Parts: sequence; C-alpha cells; structure tokens
Amino acid sequence: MYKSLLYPVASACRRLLPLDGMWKFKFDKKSEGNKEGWNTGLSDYDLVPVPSSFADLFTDKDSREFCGDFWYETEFVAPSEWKDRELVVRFGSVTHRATVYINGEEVTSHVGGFLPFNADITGKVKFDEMNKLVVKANNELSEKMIPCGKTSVRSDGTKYAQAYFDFFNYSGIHRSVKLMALPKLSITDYETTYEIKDDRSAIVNYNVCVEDFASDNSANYEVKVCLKDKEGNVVASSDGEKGKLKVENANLWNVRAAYLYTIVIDLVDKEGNKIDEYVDKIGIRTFEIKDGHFLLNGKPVYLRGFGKHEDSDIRGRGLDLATIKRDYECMKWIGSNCFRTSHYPYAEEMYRMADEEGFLIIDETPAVGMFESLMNAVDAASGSKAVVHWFEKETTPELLEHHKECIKDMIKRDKNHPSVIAWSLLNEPETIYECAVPYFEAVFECARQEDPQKRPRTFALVINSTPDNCKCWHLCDFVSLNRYYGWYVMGGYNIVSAEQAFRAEMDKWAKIRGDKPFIFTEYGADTSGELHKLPSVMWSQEYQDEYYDMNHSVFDSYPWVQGELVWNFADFQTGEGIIRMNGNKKGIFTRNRQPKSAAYVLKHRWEELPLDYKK
Ligand code: CKX
Repeated sequence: MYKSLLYPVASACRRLLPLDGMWKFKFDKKSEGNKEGWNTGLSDYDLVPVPSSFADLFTDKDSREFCGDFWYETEFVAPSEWKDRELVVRFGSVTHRATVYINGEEVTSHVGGFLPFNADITGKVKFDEMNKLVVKANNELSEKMIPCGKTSVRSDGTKYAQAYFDFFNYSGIHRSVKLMALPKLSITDYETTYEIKDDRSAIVNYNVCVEDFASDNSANYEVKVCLKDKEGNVVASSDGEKGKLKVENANLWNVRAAYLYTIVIDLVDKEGNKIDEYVDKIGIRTFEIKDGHFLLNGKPVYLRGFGKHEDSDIRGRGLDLATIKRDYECMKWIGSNCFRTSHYPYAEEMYRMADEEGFLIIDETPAVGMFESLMNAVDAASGSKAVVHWFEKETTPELLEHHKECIKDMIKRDKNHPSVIAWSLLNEPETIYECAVPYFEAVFECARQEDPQKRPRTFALVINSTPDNCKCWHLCDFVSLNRYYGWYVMGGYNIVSAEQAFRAEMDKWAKIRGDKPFIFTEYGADTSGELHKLPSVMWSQEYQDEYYDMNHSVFDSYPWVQGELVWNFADFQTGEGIIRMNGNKKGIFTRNRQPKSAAYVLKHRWEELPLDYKK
C-alpha cells in the first residue's frame, strides 16, 4: 500500500499523468449507486470540472445544497512502458469522504476532506487500453470527524448539512488528481532540520525514507543527497538515508526575502544507475519562540496578515491557481507577511508559493465546530435535553482518533515547507470545562511527536475562552485570540465600552501569561463592499476603519502581542442565515479580491511597522 504524501513531481525516474479535466458526475439521491453498479461506470451523467466544488456550478438549489453520495468518473490510458512500475492515483483532496474504484473494483477509501490520499492501482490496470476510474464521494457532516457538524433531514425527506462552522460546506474533488508511475523501489518521504552556525555556515540534517514495493531488492541501493543553489551549483552532498549537508555561506530563507535551495535525492544501484530521483525545494531557516518573541533565524518577527479561506466564485473551494496568484499579489501589496490556513490545510500549491514569496504560515487542521454549547443552552432551557459538554460526548474517542490522523497527515505533508512556522490544532473549541483537557493534551502531544522541526503549537481561542475560565490555553506555545470587541461584543456607538472591556481582558492575560507571546488570529467587522456612511454605522466601510483603529491601539499597548491576523482576507461564502447576507463580509478584500477602504488602513500600518516591531 503506497502511503507517501510527497508532492507529486516528475523526475528522471518518475512519470506523472494529470487527470484533471471534465469528469462525468452524478448525484446519488437515493443512495443506490453501489446497488445499480455505478462503480463500473456512470450512465445518464453531467460533466463537471475537476478540480472544483460542485455547489455553484448548477442553477438549482437542490444541487447546491446536495448532501449525501455523489459520483465521478474519468478514463485514462497507461502505456505498457509502465508495466514494472508502482501505479498510484494521487488525490490532492476529496471533501469529505471518498471510495475509489478502478475498472469496477474498489481499491481504497478515505475520510477527511482537506488532505491528500493515494489509490494504489498496481496490478489492476489494463495497459495501452482505456481504464475507468470512478470515485464515490460523500459530504455528510458528523460529530465524529472534522470539521464538525451534523446531517439533518427536511420535512420532505431530503438530507442537508448542518455545519457547526461558519463557511459553506463546499464539496467535491477539490484538488488535482494525478496518476503517478513510480519505481518499485521508491523514495517515500524525507525530512530536514536546520542548524545555523556563527560563521554563516549551516547544517541541513536530513532523513530519507525508502520503500521496496517489489520486496526483492531492498539491499541493493544507496541514497545520495545533494543541495544546489539558485544557479544550479552543488553546494553540499552526502550519502546515506540519514546525513548532514554542510553549506558554507548559507543563504537563509527569510520573511519576504526567500532563498530556496534545490534538494536532489537519488537512489542508485551498485553500478551507480539511478533507481529513483525526488527533487524538491527547501529553505534553510530556524524558527523558535524565545523570551516572548518569534525568532526567525534568531531575529524577532512581528506577524501581520490574515486568516483566509480557500473560496472563490463558481469554483467554491476547488483549486484555482489564478486566485492563489491574485491572493499573493494582494497580500504583498498590503504589506502582510503571514497567514493562517483557517480552517483546514490548504492546497499544496499555496504553500509552495509561500516558500517562494517568503510568507509565514500558521498551518491549521480542520478541527472547527467543536462547540455546541449555544445549542445545548437552548435545549437545556427548554428542558428537552441535558447539557452535554463537547468533549464529554460519546463521539469524542472516535473524533480524537480522526483528529490525530489529520494532524499526522498534515505534518507529514507540510513539514518540509520553510514557510510553515507553526501548527494550529483547533479553531474555537469549547475549553471551559475540565473534560477538554485530556483531549487537548493528546492533540498537542501528537503534533510534537510528528514534527521533526518541533514547531510551536497553538489553537484559536473563541470569545468565551477567557483568562478566567479557559482550561487549555496553557498548552499553547503561543496563545492565539479570536476577539470581536466592537463587533459581536459592544459594536457601533458603544465601541468605546468595547475598548474598555478589551483592555480589561488583556490586563488579566498580562497577569497570567508568563512568557508566552500572544497573537490575534481573528478580529474583524462585517462590511459591505458598497456601503459608505458618514458618520459611520456598523457594516459601513467607515466603521470597519474605525474598528481596526481601535483594535490596533489596544494591540500597541501590550508588548507581548506579537502578531495580528485580520479576519478575513476576503469575503467568503457561508451557509444561509440571519447574520449572513450571502456570506461572511469581514473581508478586507471583496470576494472578487478588490480592496475595501480598510485595506488602505492596514497597508498604511503594516508598511510602517518594522519587521521586529516590539523587539
Ligand atoms: N470565528 C465569534 C470563526 C470564523 C467565523 C468568525 C465570524 C468567528 C467568530 C466567532 O470561522 O467566520 O463570525 O466572522
């Protein structure tokens, strides 16, 4: 079983066949697909693009809101030159569940909508002939997996998704699908850690994993690793699965000043012939927390930027390289240096761009929606149900196992990106009861174990996780606050009281925080891209500006606030509801990536703040 999560690249020994394009597609309204043999091929289908969400492609509500199983099919030809290779179909992500069939036969299934998985189809392919690849996907939400929610049923029997989170439950084959033809003896993973010396040299410690899928030639190979600079000159090399590469006069990877080396990993036989080759880019840098500061290569960095979403018109959450490019251009224009992948790991192309552009990423798991107290409060008040705290539910053990699997896969996938500086393990969970603590300890420990670079860990604290009652913040290496003083808490004319309440909370954190740096992972105000009003009212662009000015004056009063990530980079789609007018409008940019007036407030501030602000 091929488990590698290495980014798929072609090389001297690896072949790739991209399978993106128009695929056959069918909603399985009656859950009859398997009984009717849809795994062998779809009749009576629509054509849809892969990758994309399906929701906004159609013009009717039932398609947009569809909840249940939905099927995809495509065809491909594998050339007979690939007969001796390991053949793997690599899915960047399918939201939220997938079962894969090749020529009618089930090969794998996967749960979790935001990370890659493989279908090993070796031995099941007809060479030089058409092969049928079918995927049964499912987008039902549950409390046993992340993101959390439930699947409800309308009075007419139709299922619908009830998300416990504030973004549309976009679903589909969201990222690229690639057929990989790999050597039987393959590089399946590698990891690096860095030491930077006073004499400007650096040590790259590496560790390579090799697997033998033919299980007959394991002993007959050697691993050779070399590092090339931007000009293609070899600057260091070493032999063996584990080793050290010493780079003299190392060019360090830095914020908005990235330098990437190419790492070439070769497997060679006794005669020196290449068996496998994997090529990637790495950045030499260290990242740590010391004396309450974030240190990149030993120097303090003040974080500024955004919480984002993968969200764009028509494609929904589907990979869109043009949107990725535009987002980076907007993030550079405004003077930001960091973003959080709220609320799930993003497409790999986003991280590869961050590596190139020198952006810092707080990489977040899909653990969002772990908070049901509001609903419980209503139930308890009506006497219909006893209050059950989130982490005491009978679903918790299964949820924890799935959550840990997601953490492991996220770190396995993203650990070599210089841009990734920290792991955010949950967003806005319920933290005010003791029953949360063992769950948090388990996920924090899991991240520590999995990451060779031991990056700092955090989670985003919801409004009601306060210094008085939060039971879990102490587990964070740095504390991330989602705060809405002046929006959800005392908004509009009462912003004056909001500021006072905000400062009162900060004064309490100041007393207990020890040496931990704090950042804001969310602060924002819904704002119409069209509304101007003098004097301001909530929802106007003028109010968004005032809201940010107030929040920044609070941040500036506390030296231990070491970063500010606005909510949100752009307006994004949510489910329908009385507090959302066709989506969340807290964007600094519209959904179409045009600036609201607050973009200029932030640009002015962020371009002025030194990189080591509050050092
Ligand atoms: N935080 C009071 C999670 C995000 C939401 C954001 C909002 C909330 C605020 C919680 O996913 O979009 O309401 O704007």
